[in-house]
This record gives sequence, C-alpha cells and structure tokens, in this order.
Amino acid sequence: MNPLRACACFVLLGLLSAGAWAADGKHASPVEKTYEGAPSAVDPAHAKVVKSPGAPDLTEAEFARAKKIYFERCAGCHGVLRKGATGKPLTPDITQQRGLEYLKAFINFGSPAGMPNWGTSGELSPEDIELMAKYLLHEPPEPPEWGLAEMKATWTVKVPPEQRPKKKLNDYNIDNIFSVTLRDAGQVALIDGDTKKIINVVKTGYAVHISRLSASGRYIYTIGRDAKIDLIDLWMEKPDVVAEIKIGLEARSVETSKYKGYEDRYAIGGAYWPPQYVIMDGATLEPLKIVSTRGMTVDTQEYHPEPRVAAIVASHQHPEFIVNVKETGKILLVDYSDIENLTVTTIPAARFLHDGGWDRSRRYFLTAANKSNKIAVVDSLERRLVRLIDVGSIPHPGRGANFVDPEYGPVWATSHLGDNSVVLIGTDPKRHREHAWQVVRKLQAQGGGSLFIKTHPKSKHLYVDTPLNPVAKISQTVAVFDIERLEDGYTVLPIAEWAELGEGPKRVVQPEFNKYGDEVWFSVWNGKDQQSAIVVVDDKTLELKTVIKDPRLVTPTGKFNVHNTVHDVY
Ligand code: DHE
Repeated sequence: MNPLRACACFVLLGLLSAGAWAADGKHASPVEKTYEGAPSAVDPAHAKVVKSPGAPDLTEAEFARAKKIYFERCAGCHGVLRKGATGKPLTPDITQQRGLEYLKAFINFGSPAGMPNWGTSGELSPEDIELMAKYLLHEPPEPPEWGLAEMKATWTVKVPPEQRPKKKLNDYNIDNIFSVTLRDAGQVALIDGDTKKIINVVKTGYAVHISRLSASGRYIYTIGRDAKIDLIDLWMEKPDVVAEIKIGLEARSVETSKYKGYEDRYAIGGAYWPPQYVIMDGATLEPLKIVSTRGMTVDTQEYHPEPRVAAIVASHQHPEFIVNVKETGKILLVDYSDIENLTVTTIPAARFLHDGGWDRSRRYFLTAANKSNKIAVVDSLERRLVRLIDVGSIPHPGRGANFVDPEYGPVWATSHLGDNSVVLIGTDPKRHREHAWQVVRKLQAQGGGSLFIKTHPKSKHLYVDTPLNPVAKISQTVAVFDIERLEDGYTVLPIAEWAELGEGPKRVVQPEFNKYGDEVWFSVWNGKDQQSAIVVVDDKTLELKTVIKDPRLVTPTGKFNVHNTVHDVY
C-alpha cells in the first residue's frame, strides 16, 4: 500500500473530473470514487489463492500482482470479496458473462458512472489491464478471519493500569489538547490548544483515521486503517501510548462507553475486514466480545458477506454503542450493560451508512446513508428510527453541525460530496414540532467535494470545507455562513494562502473548534513530501490568528479537541 500514490491519484482524477459531479446521486463522480478508493489495508499476501473454472490460467506471480493491484485500487469501492459496495459487484458469475474484452475496455476507459479510466489516464499499463481483466474472471481470494486468538496475539499493554499515574502528572490543560491525525505518517500529533506547541508525536496505525476520547477525557483512542488501536494516556508527564491491539485487517471506527456509570469502562472498534466489531476493556484494550456484522441487507433482504462497520457513537440515553453497518444499511444498538449476554437492537435505515453525529440534545443520532442520499434519524432513547430524510447528493456530515436557526429553531446540518448544498434539518420535536425532521433550509455553498461542516455553541458561524472539489480555489478555501443571516450567503476564507506553503494540493480539511469556541482550526493537507500546516482562525473576527508549522506535521487531516470530543460538541 502506498498512501502517496492514493494522494497523487486523487490530484490526477480531481483534475480530470473538474465539474463532473454525480448529479443523479446514484453514480459516483471520479473524485468521490478516488476518495473511497484509497488502498485497502488488507495485505494481499494474506489472501488465499483460488483458481476458478472458466477463467484463464494465471501464474502464481501474476495472480499475486493482480491481487495486490485489486486491494490497492479497487477494493475500497467494489469490496474485498467483490460483492459490490459503491462500485459494481465483480463476482465471476457476472464477470465471466461480460467477458475479457468488455472488462479490459471498462478498466481502460472507465465509465461515466464513476469508474476511473485506469488505462487512458496512464495509471495502469496495457499489460496490467489485461492482467486485471483476467483476474476478475477468477473467484475472489478471501483474506483471513481475525478472531480472539489473532487479536490477543497483537495485544500489548505497555503500561498496566496499576503502573499508570494516579493523578495528572503534567501541567497541560488537557481539555484543550488536540489529537491531530498525521495520515501518511501513521502518527498523531498531540498539540496544546493553549500554546499551539506540539506535546508529542505518537506512532499509531497505518494511515491513522480518527481519534476518540474516553468519557473522563483522560484517554485518547486512535484507529488506523490497518485496524490497529492505540490507547494514549493524557495523565502521563509526556502523554504516550499505554496499550495497543489490532482488531482486524482494515478498520475506520473506535468509540468509548459514555453512559453514566460506565465512563471509561469499555471501548469498541469497528472493522471493515473482517466485517465485525469488538468490545474491549477501556483501560487495557483486552478484547472481550467480537460480533460479526455479516447478514441480510435492509431493503432486498439478501445476504451480504462483507458489511463494513462505519461510524460508531456512544449513547447518552442507555448503556449502548450505536453502530452503523454500511452495506446492510442497518444501525445496531449494542447494549454493553451485559456483554456476556449481549442484546442488540437492529434498526432498519438505508444503504450505505457512513458518518454522523448527535443533535444538540444528544438524544437523536443523525447519520448519512450516503449512496441513498438520505439522513437517517434514530431516537436513541426510544430505540427506533424516527425518519429517513431525503437530502442532497451523497451527504457527508462528519459529525454534522448543531445550531439555532433564527426562523426554524434548533437544526443539525450536513454538507455533501456530490453537490454544493448544505441541508439544515429541524431537530426540536417539542417546541418546533412542525419543523422537526424536515429539511428546513438548503444553503448553496462553494461547490461539491465537501467532507466536513462545523460550528460551536459559542459561535455564530458555520464553516463548510470542500477539500475534494477539483478546483484549487475551492479546495484550498473554506466557506463561512453567518448563522443569524443565513440568506446573506457566505464569506470565503483563503486558508491555504494564509498558511504560506509551497507547492502541492494544499486541501483545506475538517474545521475543529478549541474548547472555548473562540477559535477554529483547519488542516492544510499537502502531499507527504510537502509542507503542511494547521491554520488557526479567530472565530469572532474571521481573521488569521496563527499558523502552526512544523516538519513533523506530515499530512494533517482530522483534529479532535479533547473537550469537544468527550462532550460531543459540534
Ligand atoms: Fe474518513 C470519519 C471512513 C476517507 C478523514 N471516515 C470516518 C468515519 C468512517 C470513515 C466510517 C466515521 C468514523 C466514526 O465516526 O466512528 N474515510 C472512510 C472511508 O472509508 C474513506 C471514504 C476511504 C478510505 O479508504 O478510508 C475515508 N477520511 C477519508 C479521507 O481521505 C480523509 C479526508 C483523510 C484521512 O485522514 O484519511 C478522511 N474520516 C476523516 C475524518 C473523520 C472521518 C477527519 C472524522 C470526522 C469527525 O469530525 O468525526
């Protein structure tokens, strides 16, 4: 796997596809495909080779090369088992019917539906295209399972709980620390939000994805794309990793128990491969209960062998984790009060579930079923689906943004990958019943390619990023709406320009507030060998406050403020 390649590919496809957004929402734009098509962390060497009747013979070496290309370039969209996700299914019953020549043309030229043009873009040679077409006629090789024995073999407690500090041993204002993903370095930087100094750079999993906090705010949990979880103790003199485990071969999500009485007790990791989640001891990461997500899809009720675990949030209403299962379109409420006799409530939503967050009351979970162009609303108190709401093309809220609309009352907002809209959904069924769970406003922001949107209870601003927009002027800036005058449109902040970096894509990604809600941080995400930065903006004046630059800040993307992440403030 080579993250740089993915990044370069990003740029190339971005340029090729300027303006080519998926207007119908069913088809992916090339940029979006590339976003989903990052190299799979599943090591192709681990997959068992199967040669199939009806497929041309491949030597072991050819098969191995094709497998590698498939896991690096194709698995993100078509699935490890080729059963299809946002890309089409590619199982031999289908591919053998289509035939070799058809497959070669498809791989070479791509399709308007979003398949990248691997050949004509120069990404794959004619020999590799021939090889891939032949490979697709074979049965998909299956990566291994990852059960308790494999997890335990990778589980290390570096500092046992009894040897950890009994009280905070440093002078940091840990509530205002930011855990910053250094994507291509496989590290997180812990940055002091008060002084803007780097406290420590900690080695984590490959292409580390997100950080989440324990309910007390003491522990940070990070998850790598390779499914490695690292547990960082913020009470140490110099905060560092105290335990680690690998919960599968590929993963994206981690969360901790936040219900009263269970603070810091459990952690949960959700895997893409194998499709499963695992509940762990919060202080040591000892794996306690592993549950597979394989099963029937929500709509056609057919078996899916690879339903990946997407976002997980911790309920504040019950001792439960809320687990999005992407391909089956189901939301699981996993009761951790008795993990021996586990109770799981299954809520039907829509395919393909991705990310989401709480409304401001922290009772309703709003989550994107992104290829269905819907937001699902779950009432975590009554454990039921409230509504599926039609929104724009491929909603991508991150955790979304909560604020009070001057006309419609409390709302939660999402931006979109596939169009320029920002959709506001009413969230107050008590005092604004007529607007609850309705789209009350659609704002027009800079363009498609948005990933994250953010505000803070103390802020009057709504920030909308557009890092995947193919136009540099848009991907390198951010749109800001005045919440009290939404109809006035937006102001554009030239974040990347403020960073004064050299060459590179310089995508501006993921706004995150500090604890006090008076400054907002943006990553300027450059290539792995180029300089990146974090730009801090004064939320009141919308002026540049400071730029954090350091050679150690390699490809910063997500930023997680301790206070805001503990309390789900967004
Ligand atoms: Fe993410 C959240 C999956 C690509 C940055 N990303 C998530 C979540 C999932 C997910 C399931 C929700 C986790 C949760 O809340 O428990 N992301 C995926 C992918 O499958 C995808 C599309 C392709 C891949 O191969 O990984 C993908 N993500 C990206 C990126 O390319 C981004 C922009 C840069 C990076 O660091 O890799 C990226 N994803 C993020 C961030 C969050 C996230 C910053 C957390 C946002 C938040 O505020 O909570």
